[in-house]
Formats: sequence, structure tokens, C-alpha cells
Amino acid sequence: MKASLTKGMPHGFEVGYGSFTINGRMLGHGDPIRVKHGERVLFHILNGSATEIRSLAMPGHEFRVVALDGNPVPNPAMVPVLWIGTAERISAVVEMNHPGVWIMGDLADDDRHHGMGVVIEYAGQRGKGQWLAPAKSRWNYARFAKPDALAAAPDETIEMTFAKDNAAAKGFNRWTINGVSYPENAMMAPPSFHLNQGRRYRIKMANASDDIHPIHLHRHSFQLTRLAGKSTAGIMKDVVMLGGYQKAEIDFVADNPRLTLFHCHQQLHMDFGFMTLFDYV
Ligand SMILES: [Cu+2]
Repeated sequence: MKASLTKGMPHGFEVGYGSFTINGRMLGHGDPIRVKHGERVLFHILNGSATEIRSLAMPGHEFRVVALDGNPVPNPAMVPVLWIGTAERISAVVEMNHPGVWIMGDLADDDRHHGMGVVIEYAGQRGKGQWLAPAKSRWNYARFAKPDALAAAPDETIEMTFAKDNAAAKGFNRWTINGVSYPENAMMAPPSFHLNQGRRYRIKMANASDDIHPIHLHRHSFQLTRLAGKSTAGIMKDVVMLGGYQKAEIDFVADNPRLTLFHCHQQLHMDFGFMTLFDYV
């Protein structure tokens, strides 16, 4: 990326949005979520954006994360902010112990002002929803992992490097997996990775770009086995965010024969090559 920018290549196009909604309503429109003091409320949150990673916080409250992508986590833990990649799902419990009228919303002020939030109203409280920015925190999936556990060794390892050619496709960035860009006009490219049923695979992923990629494997769930240089175990997911210039490892069992797509869930990345096919042999 640095090389192409030095050569004078521009940054690729991105998409922007003018409005944002939760359950189809912009912040300030529609009914608030009505709660009672002392209640524990379970939120099932899905990021339905085609391209964006979102955050969520609620002043004076924390989230107890109990499941990721529909799978219970081995170590439910409290966090002040949820970060949720495109297509990820988080289930989190909020204990309603701070009466008021609050905005549960995104940390990005501009996006929240354009709708990315919802009002939480305690019984007996009136007024406009209040927003307070939370203290700084860092999102780390490993927080919800089984403590001091190691995943079983895989039968085979697949290495993947994700890279970007700046503005290489009519002004859009083109994406590659191990140097190969999924053909834009082909209904189906030849599968690049071949699986044997019943075997355990570890995918070692390296992100050679500055973007965060919500990586998704179809038809299988995977275990997070290495994040930011540390081994981890027990968290099952089907989308995982891989930060800029970061590495991560995921393990899965080949237990669902037939063609299987693997791709970045950021639509612009996927449409411009960030996709590959597995088959069973
Ligand atoms: Cu991506």
C-alpha cells in the first residue's frame, strides 16, 4: 500500500452514509425502549450495515457480553463499549441500575447525530435522551475466552495474506488473498483451497492493509485460536474482525461438505476481489 501511494496512486473510493437507523428508526424518531429500574435486559445486536463497523455504548451502564455470533462465550465479561463488525452479532445483558433517559448509541458523534442510536427510557422518567461519551476502552475478543486454555492442534494449516491495490479497479481498491483477486465477472472461480471431510484446519491470517476486515466463513463456525500474538480458546464465531496490519488464527472442522465461500464481509472489499472458495475433495 505504501509503495503504491508513493508512486502517486490515490486512495480508493469509499462509501459514505447520510442517515443511520436502529430497528428502522433514526435516533429521535419512533418509540424509546422502555425499561424498569432493576431489570436485566438482554439485547441481541446485529450489525446489518453492508460496509461499516459500529460501536455501541450507554451512559452509566455496561454490557455483559454473553454470546458472540449466537454462540455462548465461555467467559461472559463486562465491557463499557461494544464494537461490532459488519454481520457480527453480540448478545449482551444490561442491568438497568441508573435511572434516567439515555441514548444508547454509537461513539462517532457525527453518525449518532445522523441517527445511530436509540433512547432508553426508565419508567417514571421524562425528558430528552442524554449522551455521555464513555471512558476509553479497547475491544478484545480474548476477554471472553476460556482462561488459560489452548485449542487442540490442527491437522493442517492454511496461510492467507490479505492485501490491497490502491484505486486499482476504476478508482476502487482491489483486494487479494495470497495475491489472487476473486474475478469480478465470473459466477464462480475455481476453488483455491481443498478440504478433507473431518479434518481440523487452522487458517493463519495476516492483514497487509490498514483496514479492519470482518472476515466470514460460510457454512462452518470457527474457533478463535490466536489474537494479537496470544493463543486463545473457547470462542466460537463465524465473523471475526482483523485489525490493520494484524494477524489472527481461526480453527474449524471440515464438517459440512460442498463449496464454501470465505470472504471479507465489507461489501466493497468483497465486490472487489476479497473472496475465495473452499471445496471438499
Ligand atoms: Cu475487508
